[in-house]
Formats: sequence, structure tokens, C-alpha cells
Amino acid sequence: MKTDKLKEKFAKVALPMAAELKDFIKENGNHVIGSYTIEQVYSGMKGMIGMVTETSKLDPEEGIRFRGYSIPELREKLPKAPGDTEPLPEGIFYLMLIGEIPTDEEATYVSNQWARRSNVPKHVFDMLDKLPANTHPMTQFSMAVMALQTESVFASAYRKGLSKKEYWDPMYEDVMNLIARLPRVAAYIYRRVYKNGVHIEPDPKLDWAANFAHMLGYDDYNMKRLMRLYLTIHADHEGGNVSAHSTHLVGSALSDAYLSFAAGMNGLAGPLHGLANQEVVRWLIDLRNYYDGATPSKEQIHEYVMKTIEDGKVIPGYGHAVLRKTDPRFIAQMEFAKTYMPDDSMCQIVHTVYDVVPPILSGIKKIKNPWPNVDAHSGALLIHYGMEEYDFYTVLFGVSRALGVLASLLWDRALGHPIERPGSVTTEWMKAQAMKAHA
Ligand code: HAX
Repeated sequence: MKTDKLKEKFAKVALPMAAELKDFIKENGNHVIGSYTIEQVYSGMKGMIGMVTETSKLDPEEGIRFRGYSIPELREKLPKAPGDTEPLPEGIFYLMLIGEIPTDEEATYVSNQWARRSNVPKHVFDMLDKLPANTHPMTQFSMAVMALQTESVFASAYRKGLSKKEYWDPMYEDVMNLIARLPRVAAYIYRRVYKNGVHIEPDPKLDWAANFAHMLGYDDYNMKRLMRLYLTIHADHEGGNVSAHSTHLVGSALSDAYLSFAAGMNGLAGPLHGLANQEVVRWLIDLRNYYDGATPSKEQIHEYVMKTIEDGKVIPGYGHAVLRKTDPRFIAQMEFAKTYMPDDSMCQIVHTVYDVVPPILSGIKKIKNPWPNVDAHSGALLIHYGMEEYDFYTVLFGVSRALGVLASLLWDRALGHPIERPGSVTTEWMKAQAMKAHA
């Protein structure tokens, strides 16, 4: 087999850490790091530390840091395609996997590896072609990932017999192959559903994000630039979010990368998580239509926000389970809009909504975070370049999220993390605990 420089480097970084971690747990395993309340258990384990994720860490006030680097730092420091100002997603993947900012050459190596590994077997397209065209694109995406599972190197190696120490090796192959294949699968779904099944062949000379834009049918340089930013900033958000946690949980049973990632995508497809990006655009269009298709004023947006809340619905794109400030991923997209599309009417509505919504949500006591998250802005940028089919937006998010959750899955296997199995109790048990505390 040909040598793979990235695989060798990963082994050099990760395998000594696995041994070191064993000693660390042996020496410090009894150290208490926190306690938690009945309310936390009932509120989706918020704020409880229950897992370890190496790739990124989320600070409630500051937002995400990937291996210690904030989004503005990454936009500056990560390698870029010639002539571009936005980072290559290849770079953030390398950073999450190895822990260092790659050189241009190292990012190009990842790009070339993905181009080489991107072949999608015909049965995946045949399966997609048999689905009703109105099957939601996220359902098609998840099913295509499942259909790809025939290609799992990990599943086949495990069946033949695999030592625990070697799990990481075939997992590396699965992770790299799956990431390489996703743009082709996602673009196929897009062209099948929205462009009369007229497909566009990949261009192996392009980087991963630019090739994705090309296969979707968008060759405008600025759309490629947006795709590089989009696929970088959506890549990871530490380990506890639904898509990352589902991928990690399913992987902990030694399910391969295809099975684990499909589970993560089924979580991303929920409207409180990744599907919020389509819900935001649906909400913005409904808002505009409510006022006869004209650009709504601040007062009208205020009225429409109040109506949404009175109808018992959430304002999509606002709030977060961990963040307590404006999401830096929202800010990065707002900066992009102000640079490349300063007069875009939908982006201007998004920015006025940003003026109006936080003061309203701040006045509702139960809401912990009134600020926008990543999904509040992404759709408006895509619409600017002509991608109006909002049901597809979460698939773009999914392609990006693969970078983080699959890098983490590989780390999980390299570090020898065990099967995940938290305890669960009944409400009767909880009541008994509360009674004991009161006695
Ligand atoms: N609009 C109206 N009400 C909101 C709200 C919003 N944007 N955000 C929170 N609330 C409500 C909750 O529904 C909850 O009400 P109930 O107690 O009546 O159920 C209450 O405020 C407390 O919620 P919270 O503690 O502030 O927030 P949670 O951690 O429970 O939920 C969510 C976080 C992101 C799910 C939530 O803020 C929400 O539903 N936002 C809108 C959907 C959205 O944008 N999701 C994307 C989040 C980012 C992401 O994962 N992207 O992929």
C-alpha cells in the first residue's frame, strides 16, 4: 500500500497520546470535576461535562475555538486557494486532526487525497434515483451515506479480525473516503431534485469546496469563496451538539464511519438543530409575504416576531443551548455579506432582524440566549448567488459537519474510548432523591 503522509502524521500525534491518556486516567481518575442538579438532568444534560472532544471547544461568551483558534484567527491563518481571502476547509480538517495549522502544501495534500478518494459507487446513485423526488434532501443524504456503507474499510477489517490497537487505521480510511465522497453525493441529490437530473462531473483540479460548488452548478468565483467559508465555519461545535454527539455515541458501539455519520445527519435534520437554516429562510419569506412582498420595516418585523412567539413558535436562527452572545459564525457571514453583497435585500432584512429580535427575546425571562446563531444568516448568502432551494441547505451544513465529527470519530478510535452508556433513572427515583434531601 502507498504511504499516506497525513495518516503517518496522525499516528505520530495520536498513538502516543492514547498511552499517555491511560496513565492520566489511572493517576487522576478519582478527581471530582463537578456536580449537577435534578434540573440539569431534565433539561437535556445542559452544562454537564459527560464527554471529551479534542477537535474544538465552545465558550458561551466567546464562541467556538478549533484547537485553540477562534473563527477570525482561522480566517486569517488557514491556507487559502490562490486569489481567495477565505480559508480552505482542508485546512480546518487538518487542524482538527493533527492539532496544528497546516502549511499550504499540507492543505493541498488533503485536497489531493480527497480528489483521489472521491469515487462514488453506482448503486448509491441508483438507490437515490428510486426515491420519490419529494423525499427531503436530508433524508436522501442520510440514505446515500447508508448506501455507501458497502465501502466501509473498518467494517470489513473488523469482520476479518482486528486488534483493538488497530481500530484507528481502517477508521482513518473510512473517514477520508467518506469526506471525499460527500460533495459528489450531495450535488447529485441537488441536481436530481432541482435541476431535472442534469448532473455535472467533478473537476479534480479544484479544491474540495470549489469542486462542490462546481458540481452543484455554481461556477461564480464568489460562490466558491462563500462555499469555502461556509464549509469551514460549520465544521465543528465541540462534542455535545446533537450531530456530533450522535456520531460519537453510535461510533462508540464500533459502528463504522458511515453508520455513525448517518446517525449524526439524522440529528442535524431536526429543526432545533441544522434544519434551522432552512426554517430561517422560510420564516423570512413568510415575513416578507405577510407584508405583501415588500421589504418589511423595523416596526413590521417587530410585529411579526411578536406574532410568531404568540403563535407558540420559536424564532428560527436565534437562541442556543450553550452560547450566550452573538455567534461568531453569524458575524463572519455578516462580514462576508457586507463585503460582497452590500446592497442585497434579503441580507439587509437579516441585519434588521438582528437589530429587532434580541431586545424582544431578552425580555422573555425563560429564554437564555436572545442572540443569533450560525443559521440566522447562511440562507440569505446562498440566495444571493441563486441557490434558492432552501430545503437543501441542511445538506450543505451536513457536508461541512462531516469534517469535525469524523475527525473526532477517528480520535475516539485512536484513543481507545469505550462504549458510551450513561445511567438513566425514573422520575420515581428522582422524587425519592429529593425526599431524602428534604428529610
Ligand atoms: N424563539 C422563541 N423561544 C425560544 C427561542 C427562540 N429563538 N429560543 C429558546 N426559546 C424558548 C424555548 O423554546 C424554551 O421554551 P419552553 O420552556 O416553553 O420549552 C425556553 O425558551 C428556554 O430555552 P433555552 O434554555 O433558552 O434554550 P434551549 O437550550 O432549550 O434550546 C435552541 C436551544 C437552539 C433549541 C432554542 O434556542 C431554539 O429553539 N432556537 C430556535 C431554533 C434554532 O435556531 N436552532 C439552531 C440552533 C443552533 C444549531 O444547532 N444550529 O445547527
